[in-house]
Amino acid sequence: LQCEDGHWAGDYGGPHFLLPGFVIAAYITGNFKTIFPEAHQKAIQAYLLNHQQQDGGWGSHIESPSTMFGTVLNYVALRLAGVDADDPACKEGRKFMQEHGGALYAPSWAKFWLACLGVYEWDGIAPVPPEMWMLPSWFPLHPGRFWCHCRMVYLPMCWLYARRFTFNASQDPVANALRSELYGAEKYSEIPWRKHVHSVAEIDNYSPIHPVMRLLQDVLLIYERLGPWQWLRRVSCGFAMEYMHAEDLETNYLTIGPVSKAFHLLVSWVAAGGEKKPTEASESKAFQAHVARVPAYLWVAEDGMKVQGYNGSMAWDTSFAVQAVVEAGMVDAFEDVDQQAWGWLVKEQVRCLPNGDWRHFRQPIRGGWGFSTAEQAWPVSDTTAEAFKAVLQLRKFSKIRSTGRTMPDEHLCDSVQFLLSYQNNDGGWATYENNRGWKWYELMNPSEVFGDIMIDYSYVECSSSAMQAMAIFSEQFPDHRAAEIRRSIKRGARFIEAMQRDDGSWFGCWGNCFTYGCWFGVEGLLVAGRKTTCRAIQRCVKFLLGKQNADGGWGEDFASCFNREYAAREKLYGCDSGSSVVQTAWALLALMAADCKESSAIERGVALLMKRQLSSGDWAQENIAGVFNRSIGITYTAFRNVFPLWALARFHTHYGPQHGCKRPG
Ligand code: LAN
Repeated sequence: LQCEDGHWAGDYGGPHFLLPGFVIAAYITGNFKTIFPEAHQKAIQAYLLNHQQQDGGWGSHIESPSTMFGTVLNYVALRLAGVDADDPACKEGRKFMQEHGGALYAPSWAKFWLACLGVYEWDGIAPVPPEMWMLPSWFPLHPGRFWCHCRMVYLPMCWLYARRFTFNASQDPVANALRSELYGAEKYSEIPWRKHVHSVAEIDNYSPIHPVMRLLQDVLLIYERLGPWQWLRRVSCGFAMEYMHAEDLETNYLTIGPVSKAFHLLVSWVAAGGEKKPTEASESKAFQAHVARVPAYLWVAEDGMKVQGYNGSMAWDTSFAVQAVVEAGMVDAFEDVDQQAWGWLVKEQVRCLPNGDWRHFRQPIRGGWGFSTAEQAWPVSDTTAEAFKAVLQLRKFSKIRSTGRTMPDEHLCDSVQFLLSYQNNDGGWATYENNRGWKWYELMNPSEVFGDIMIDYSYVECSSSAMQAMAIFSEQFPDHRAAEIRRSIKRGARFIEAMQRDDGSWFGCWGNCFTYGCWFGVEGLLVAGRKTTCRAIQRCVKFLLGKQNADGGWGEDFASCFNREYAAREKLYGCDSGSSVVQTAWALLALMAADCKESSAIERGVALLMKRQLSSGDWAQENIAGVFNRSIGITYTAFRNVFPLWALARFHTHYGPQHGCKRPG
């Protein structure tokens, strides 16, 4: 499965609110057919139709029950992609929407796209004032303090909102038809838009807008109706534009993620004068640069063509794959594979923005690794740490290190600097930046569908990875910043201990779910020097053993992430249980790291992994393994190969027959 250039690629789909953004933006600019040629259109239709559910709706992600968020956006995408309103799929979709009040009850992010398309009126949109950027930087609620994904999505939104940009829907047959299809019996021209600013269907209301935020939105609505102060609006829109341009250049027109990408595509066209001169705007340099990077987000799989959650998960998958091979003791046996992976990882270390770009709230990023590629230029604490671990482990093999690219020691020291500087005051590590705000910012969460998006929190996963990487580095370079590293790991361990729940588990924020969190919690404490016999680790062992299924595996439902309570996955597809290989592997990795003495539990887990392996060597794709913002599932297709392999490797080296365990299976 390794690609020619040394990385592993996989389908990084799952969320259902990304493809519609791309379709709508491309459609508005009149470039739909060039951006998505006919074969793409067919594959997009296939994807949309494949994921429509029996109730006629679409979920917010592929394993979610239908929501208005998913349904309204995907319905629109299906229509713009060329499916007729009379098609049974569309009829079913309309039925679902109508049962939930029509598009007036879609959440705010869906309404925003509808407003751009001219099939919802701006009067019914909660304000996104660009003036927020003009607040003094010391001000607690300055958007520069928000989690970067939140900030970078509301950035293009505020610019489009201030312009009240809208497509001329009445002149376009499909958009014009949508004006009635989306609202059932209600006549578009008679809809009281202002009354629906806060309307949202119950099924979508995961994190209801807090009364404080509602009040703020109502005050801002009055400001908008009175007419904003023009000078200030001009200056703030100018800043937003400059900021977006900087982001385009820093990320090679990928932008930080798929939502901002679709908005930037549209903004670059509008800013080039697209409303008056569509052809010239479509030929503009910025728009063309954006079009050129659309394919970076696309993926074709057995379910059709989708927009991925990112421009791929290459660095993440490659880092884990390497570590699994290393732990299996198979670097020599797979020398060429490892050489290729080494070359790719070395090439993908971020070398740019060494001093940050503080005008646009960017910290220094030199020495980091991103989740996907270096050119995307948004490295993360834990993607850096896992890639760093892989590189440190491979460089011990002179045969690997001496071929292909070389990695000077200074570049490794840059990674240490990166990791040390990303530690927060609470001892933990957040994702892309240091924590810049407070938990109470969640009162201002303007999205009804996502939880915990306002600031970059410290996470067990990120912290554990960062600590592990620095510990391995110190073994190889005992003289470089050793005392700082030691102190940092110590503080990290305290953070991890503080995050442990009463039942002994850790809540995983980026993987599904407690099994994932537990693996990181245990490994983090161990590199900090805690004994496997310590109370924290033993409590976690007890928790995991208590969740083992009768067939020897572990299996968690996505509800764990959504409700923050452990939820066992139901029996599926004629299996004996809801066990999944990825979650079984995580639990086993944690238990074996903790030197669990219940060897029969481990043997039964290992037997399940072996039993489920297919004759091709692959494992079948099972339930969704990733999550973000508490509510959205995201697919990691590489995990089903990497983690079972890794767990088997650990079993073989630490528990295998030579250690007195029975060979399972
Ligand atoms: C990711 C993907 C990787 C993930 C890990 C590295 C696994 C995690 O440990 C840290 C956070 C990070 C980097 C992460 C953050 C949120 C992302 C970028 C995503 C889940 C991929 C898609 C998601 C992004 C927010 C999707 C766009 C949607 C919006 C609501 C803006």
